[in-house]
Amino acid sequence: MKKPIRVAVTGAAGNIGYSLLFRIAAGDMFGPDQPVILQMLEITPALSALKGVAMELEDCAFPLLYDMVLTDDPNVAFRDANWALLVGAKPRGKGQERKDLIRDNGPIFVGQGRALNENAAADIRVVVVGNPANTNALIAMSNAPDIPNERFTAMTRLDHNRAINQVAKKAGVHVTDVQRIIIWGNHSATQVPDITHALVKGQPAPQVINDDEWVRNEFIPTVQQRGRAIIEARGHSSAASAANALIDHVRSWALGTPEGDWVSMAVPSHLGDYGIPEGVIFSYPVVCKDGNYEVVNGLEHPDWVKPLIERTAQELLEEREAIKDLLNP
Ligand code: NAX
Repeated sequence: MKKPIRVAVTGAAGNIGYSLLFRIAAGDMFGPDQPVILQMLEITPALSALKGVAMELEDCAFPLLYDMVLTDDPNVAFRDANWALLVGAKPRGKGQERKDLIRDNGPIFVGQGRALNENAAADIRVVVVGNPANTNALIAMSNAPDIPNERFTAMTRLDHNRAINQVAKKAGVHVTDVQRIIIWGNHSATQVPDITHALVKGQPAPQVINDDEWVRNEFIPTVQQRGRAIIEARGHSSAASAANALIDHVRSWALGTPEGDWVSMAVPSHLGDYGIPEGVIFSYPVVCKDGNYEVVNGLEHPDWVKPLIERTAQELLEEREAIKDLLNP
């Protein structure tokens, strides 16, 4: 049997956790012959709910689920972890400003960054989902000085998958016919979904779609606002699709991207050559192989896209400014 992979999941009793854990245990993340150990972190008041989730996991009798750890201590959750999926965070309250959410959630990632630094396995890889995901990833990275910076990522794969779906619908093709979509920047309403370099059935997407008006005034805002539209329709924020995107993010990173395609991941900005200021976590196109990723560099932006990219970079700088006291000097 392969050695089990230790996967730490924070916020494990939350909505995304409930969709995520069962799929990891079923083999969707690392493949059908890779055993896993789930190391689940919750805040103390949610430990009882977490126990219920663990009971259900037991009742699935998953062949690949080797062991489980349930805890409210990040040092225990991250001990020898190979992967850390940082989902847990406080949701944005009604009418709450984004900058207040940053101040609420930022401190969580100071403690978790330190706990990762002290406890995780040498090959630890981190994905932050809890919002504001990019800036929380920056905080965790900064507080884990012994872990290479490029091991810290934030998830923009849900936005990427949403963009694929919009393009496939518009072009009247199946989602598997759409490649090389890009999400640039922040996982927020300033993100830049981009089809400039995308392919539809191997042909340049802008030519196939041939509707600039749609790209600028429908495609981009629809993807940017999709999270809000889900909340309006369902009464709750995206959970199953977020969990699915996290499965995709980790699977791509661990097992590689298909030849000729790429995915979007928010990674330390200095890894890209697009003139983004250093010291933020910025979503770029990446290709993955053998557990590593590389930013796809050297793509040209059309003139009208450049200010959009500057704006999302500017927002990340503002977020960094708002939590600069939480960064390790
Ligand atoms: P829930 O509120 O259902 O679950 C969050 C869980 O985290 C709760 O069980 C809570 O007890 C736990 N938690 C809070 N503080 C914690 C801490 N310090 N340590 C461990 N656990 C802690 O939210 P859910 O719908 O699961 O969403 C989780 C996060 O994902 C939110 O921040 C949300 O904004 C974010 N999202 C990010 C997305 C992305 O694409 N990057 C999309 C989906 C989602 O909106």
